[in-house]
This record gives sequence, C-alpha cells and structure tokens, in this order.
Amino acid sequence: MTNPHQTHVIDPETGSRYELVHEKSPVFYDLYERKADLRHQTHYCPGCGHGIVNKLIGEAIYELGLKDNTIFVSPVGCSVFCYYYFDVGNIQAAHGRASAVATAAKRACPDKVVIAYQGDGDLAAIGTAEIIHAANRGEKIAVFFVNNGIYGMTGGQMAPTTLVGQKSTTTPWGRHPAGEGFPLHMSELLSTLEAPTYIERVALCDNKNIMRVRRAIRHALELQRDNAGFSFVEILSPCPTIWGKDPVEARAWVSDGMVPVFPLALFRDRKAEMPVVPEPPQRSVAEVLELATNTDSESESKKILAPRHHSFKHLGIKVAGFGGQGVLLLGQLLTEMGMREHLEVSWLPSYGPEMRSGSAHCHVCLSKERVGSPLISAPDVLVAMNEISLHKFAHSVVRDGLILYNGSNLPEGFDDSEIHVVCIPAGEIADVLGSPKAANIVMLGALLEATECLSSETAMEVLEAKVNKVQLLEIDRKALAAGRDYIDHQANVGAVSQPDGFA
Ligand SMILES: Cc1ncc(C[n+]2csc(CCOP(=O)(O)OP(=O)(O)O)c2C)c(N)n1
Ligand code: SF4
Repeated sequence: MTNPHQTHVIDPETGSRYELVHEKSPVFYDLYERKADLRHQTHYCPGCGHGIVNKLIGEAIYELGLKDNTIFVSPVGCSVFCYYYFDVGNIQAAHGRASAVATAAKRACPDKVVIAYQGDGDLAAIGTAEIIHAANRGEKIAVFFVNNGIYGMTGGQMAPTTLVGQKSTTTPWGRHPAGEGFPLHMSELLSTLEAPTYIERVALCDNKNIMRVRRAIRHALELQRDNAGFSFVEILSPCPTIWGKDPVEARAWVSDGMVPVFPLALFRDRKAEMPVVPEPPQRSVAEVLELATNTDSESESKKILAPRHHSFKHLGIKVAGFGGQGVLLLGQLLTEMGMREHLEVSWLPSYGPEMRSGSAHCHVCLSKERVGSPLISAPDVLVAMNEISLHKFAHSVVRDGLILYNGSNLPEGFDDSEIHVVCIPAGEIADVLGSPKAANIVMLGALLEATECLSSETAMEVLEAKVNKVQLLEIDRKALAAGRDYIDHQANVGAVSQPDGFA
C-alpha cells in the first residue's frame, strides 16, 4: 500500500532516490519484539494465509483511520503472536475464548472497534459455544475466522473443519464421517441465527479472491466503525506446512479442495435492514446505589457524593482466608466504599468448591484511573485472615507494603524481617463483641485506620445499606471501631506501615 507519510526514500547504498509504492502498513510495529534477530519478519511459514490476512486487516485498519481506536483479540493457534505485530490495543485470549473476550472488551469500551481473530480449531472446536452465543447476541464485534481445515500450531490434528478423507495426525487414514462426523460449516451455522449483521465466506486462493477477502475485511470493519452489529468473515486459508504442500500447491488446494466443500458466498449483509435498537438508559453509579435520585435526601446525597481526597493513585488489596470468614464480603465492602468515594474499582473473587472452610481470596483495586486488570499479583496491602493465607501470599506483597494478620502473634518461624506485618486478634475481638463473624469488620476497621485509604464514615454508610438486622449492625459498628482502636492504641503501626503512595 502507499504510505502517505513516506513516499520517497533514498537507497543507502546507491544514494538514488525512488518512490515507494508498497510499504508495510503503519498499523504494524516497525520491529516485532519476538526474537532478537528475526524482528523484521513474522513467525508465519512461507505461503501461510495468516500473513496475508494480517496484512489485509492492518491495511483496512489504517485506511479507515481506526488505528488508535481498535482492540485486537488474538487467539491461541498459529496466529497467537498477532499482538507482536499490530500496534493497536491488544488482548490475548485463552484458547477458543476470543469472541467472548471481544464481547467483554466491546461492552467495556463501546466506542472501540473490537476484532476477534480465530483459527478453525480455536473457533469451531474448543470455542464453539463462545462464537455461537456472541453471534446470537449480535455482539458488535468483527470476527475473522481463518479456516485452514487443520490444527496448525500443534502439528496437524483434525479440526472440525477437516475435509472428509483428509489425513491428519489424528485421522491418519483420512477423516471418516462414521467416526469423526462431517466438516462443520460455521458460516452456514451462524446464518441460521437472527442477530448477525454480516456473514461472508471468502478464500485466499488467487489474486482476484484475495481482493474479495480484502473487501470483506474492510466491510466488516466499516460495520464496526458504524457500530452496526456482529460481522463474521470466514477466510479459507492455506497451511502449506501441515498440508505438506509448497505455497503454490497449497494455494491451489484452497480452491480445488476446500471451496467445493465450503462454497464462497455472502450469507448475510443487512446493515440497511437492521432496526435501530434504542440504547437502554444508562444509570450512573450514584443512581444505581440510590444515592442521587432521592430529592428528599438531597443534602445527604451531596454529603456522600462530595469527592474525597485520596493520597494513592492506585491501591491493590488482597483479602485472603477460608470460606465463612467473610473474606469475599470484606472485598465487596471495600469496593462499594471505593465507588461511593468516586474511585474506579474492581473486585475479583477466587474460591474453591467448598462453601465453608475452603480457601478463598479476593482482589480489590481502588484507583483514580480506569482499572486495567482486576488481577493483583503484587498487593499493596494483604489482609490475611488465617495462617495459611499469610504464608501463601506474604511474599507477593510489594516492598514497603503492609500485611494485616488476624492473630495475636506471628506464627512461629515466620520471617517478617523484610515485610511489615501488623497482628490484630480480630477473631478474639469479634468474639468478645458477640459475633465471631464480625472478625472481617474488625480487620476492615484496622485497614482503614492503618492506611487511611477510605473513610470510616463511608464504611458505616455501606454497612447500613447492607446489614438489615439492627443487632448485627450494632456489632459491626463496634467491630469497625474496635479495629481502628486496636491500630491506634495497641498495634505498633507508625508511619512505616504506610505502603508507597500513602500519606
Ligand atoms: C485449553 C487448550 N487446549 C489445547 C491447547 C493446544 N492448542 C494450541 S493451538 C491449538 C489448535 C490451533 O488450531 P487452529 O485454531 O486451527 O489455528 P491454526 O494454528 O491452524 O492457525 C491447540 C489445540 C491449548 N493451547 N489450550
Ligand atoms: S503451520 Fe500452517 S497455519 Fe501455522 S504458520 Fe505454518 S502455514 Fe501457517
């Protein structure tokens, strides 16, 4: 393609000046940070269709001016490294999950153009459920489905799209319908659904057809730019390496072998017919929390909604213990408190199958900026509700971070020389207050007092909204105060306990 930024170059050896008519799309990185000495080229085999499809997508993104507005979801398969090539927003999905991940990305960022790129093993085998439901919901994403009839990356096992009679490592005598069924026709299958906007099958078999692939890719992206609905482009694609053919033979086999089984067709293109669905009314966080709608309590709302100063930019908290200790609830309380204090928040739980006594932990992000990932691998603060969690997660806390441990003393042999740990006998305090279950609220009080990350007033507002029983609320109020009090008067916290970024 012509690059409008650089139409003339000087040959470094001859010094002659010549016009550049063909250039790598600026949507691709200049160098691919993959292997030290191969950074100028992709990892695809010579003659592989993925390289052509990548190139056509890159050109279309550039020509439509979508470079800074695109999120590209790479699959697992030979095209796993797309994120090394495309200089756009990138996410790498687990095997088969690209269209589900793209759904999430699009819903979180509705103004972005979101692409799911998938191979046939990825999309039509392990990811069958995800693609069918994404299509059935009419997600506003573009799915580029590169069908080479085989598992390429793993060495040539049969895919659902493998042709009858085609040999693979798992069908060495050729696919037989009696044992392995018939090839799955994904475009036809998705065409039975009501919601999709655009479905087309194209093929990388000759230059004329490559131009059709180009048009289809561009059309799918135009529909995304216009937020017009679910687009699906199936691209029949050569895999010379696994097919055991040279690039020319492989390209010919796309038309001679694949096209008769997977006819090229425009199955659906009904942008014009799409009814305009009114967007559901979006409510603000304050409205959802019923803080901003009640005019009778307007002054109260204003008080709650007044932005509060936070001395951190981003705070990652991990709460860990066993099921029944209110570990997940403590995380939820912190998250809701953060929302009420106008922070960006996330809460990510993790627990085993047991309802009681199994290990449980959650990740809480409190941030002044949008939260990129809810996963916290290096928490600023760890609330360890039991000894196992202390041992398990203490090493992951950031340098100068803080650990609040539910216990009178550290376990014997625990080395706290490089970690700041504050012991709080939260279980015992809660027992005395009349409910062992309130230990998590004692820890909440201690956390708020030691870090000043959120206010105790907000904590009480959230507790009042959540706890219906007056008696329990009273215990929680005392537990919160007791946790704060313990930090103020009994624990040796001091200024050093403040993780980086605290006042
Ligand atoms: C959960 C999981 N199961 C299996 C695999 C192994 N695996 C990696 S790629 C792949 C198949 C990829 O084939 P396809 O989607 O057709 O892409 P291609 O490599 O042909 O482009 C498989 C089975 C994996 N990585 N993860
Ligand atoms: S194995 Fe096949 S699909 Fe994978 S890079 Fe090589 S030619 Fe392409």
